[in-house]
Amino acid sequence: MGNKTHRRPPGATCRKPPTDLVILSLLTMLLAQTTSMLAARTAAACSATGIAALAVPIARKFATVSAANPASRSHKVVVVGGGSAGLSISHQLLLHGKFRPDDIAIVDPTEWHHYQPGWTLVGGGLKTREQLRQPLKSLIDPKLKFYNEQVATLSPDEDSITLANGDKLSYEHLVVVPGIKIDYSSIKGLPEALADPDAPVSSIYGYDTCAKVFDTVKKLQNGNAIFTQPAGVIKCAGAPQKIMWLALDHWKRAGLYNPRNPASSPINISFATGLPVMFGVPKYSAALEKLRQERGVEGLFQHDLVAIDGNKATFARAGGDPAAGQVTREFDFLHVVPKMGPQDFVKNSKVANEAGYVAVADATTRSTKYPNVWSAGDASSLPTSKTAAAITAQAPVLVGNLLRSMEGKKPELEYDGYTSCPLTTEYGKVLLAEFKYAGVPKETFGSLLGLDQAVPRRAFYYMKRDFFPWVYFKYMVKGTWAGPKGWTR
Ligand code: UQ1
Repeated sequence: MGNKTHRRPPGATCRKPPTDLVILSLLTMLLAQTTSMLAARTAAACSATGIAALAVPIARKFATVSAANPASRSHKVVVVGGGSAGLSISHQLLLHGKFRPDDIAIVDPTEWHHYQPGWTLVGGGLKTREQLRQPLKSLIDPKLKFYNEQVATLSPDEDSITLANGDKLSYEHLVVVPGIKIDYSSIKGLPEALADPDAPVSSIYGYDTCAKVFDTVKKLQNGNAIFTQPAGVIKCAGAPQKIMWLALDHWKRAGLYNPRNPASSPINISFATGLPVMFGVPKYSAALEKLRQERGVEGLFQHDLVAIDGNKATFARAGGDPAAGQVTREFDFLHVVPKMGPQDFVKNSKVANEAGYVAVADATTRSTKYPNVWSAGDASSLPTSKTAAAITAQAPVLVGNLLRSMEGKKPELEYDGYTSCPLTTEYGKVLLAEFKYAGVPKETFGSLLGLDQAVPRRAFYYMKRDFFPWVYFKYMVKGTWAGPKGWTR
């Protein structure tokens, strides 16, 4: 676990600006509301259990079959994926009260459900990776049918999917939310470097590699530290620099980095990104570029990491002049963000667009090819930043539109592209970027309190570190948290 000074940054108790106090009071009020809601919900749950007990005997029973004899089963809704989107959507559907046990099925091959936004905090030594996971099965309501299996193929023309064990599931509606995969082999030498405990190469993007990040940060005493971000689509485009700002702060506190005189500091810091700017939204990009310059971090823009060989990192000059070719840099510390892309069974299916993402309408989340297919989250074509916060706004739209369409109505609910990136800029401060389609800011506390969220704040840090992980496991995956709109019941 982390250095204690990181848990309570200097001044945390005595230097709170008034705006932080207001935000914290708002959160306290929300928490108080939750406590009273909890009491009400416990009473309601007791009576609901009674009703559920009566309902079980009439629940649809499925024949058990041997592996040699693949089964064919039918559900009203099949949800492919038990991640943030899959759990939120399945439970929101269930809470609507229109489905019987086993009407809705979730398909996911994994054993653990991870709170991935927390892996930056693991990299910063603020949490352990074990604190941020729960067995997937434990998060699924027993009234949902859970297939702990990999999907092999999607057959939207036949309204069915096939599992890796050969079983076939047919559906009235299909929700495709399996997320995206991390392509470690997209960078030559990366899998070997990550697996080598002596190589100072790590990544906050995987359960297996995020614990190595803080170890390598602590080990570095001098030399070149490089943080990379690839060209192309990734989950949470702010995370590659969130971990850089935390590491910079750690080295600053350890006396190894002086932002005002980087040239004479034992450690040099570079941000090598495949993109031409610090962030995709101009408002926040300007604030982050200012931070980069003030803190003496070298910006290697349009540098896309392609290979690691010993202590040498090679970058392709992404988006630039092809004649510029490749650049090689020596490093003593390397934080890598690999390329990411759609799962093969999605990419190879008829629901995918040319890039391999599930082709859906930007507003309704309904497939542009099949009226009974839906998608949200990382696997979808929705042109917004891929984050858990985005799911809080996408899930209610998808669920509302799917239910309308089951009743023969038009899908009228509209998603505006809302997403958010709580960006750690140091221990104790977060810049809470919130925006919608086309990079237009949509700030919750900006409109509520009239403050500028491009300014990093302490209250947002506590939200990121403590409030979001708590509300995620307690409410969001259960279908009762709608992000900036608060609790839904
Ligand atoms: C949010 O609801 C959420 O989910 C729990 C996050 O964690 C992944 C977030 O990062 C954000 C920003 C939200 C949005 C909620 C508010 C109150 C701004």
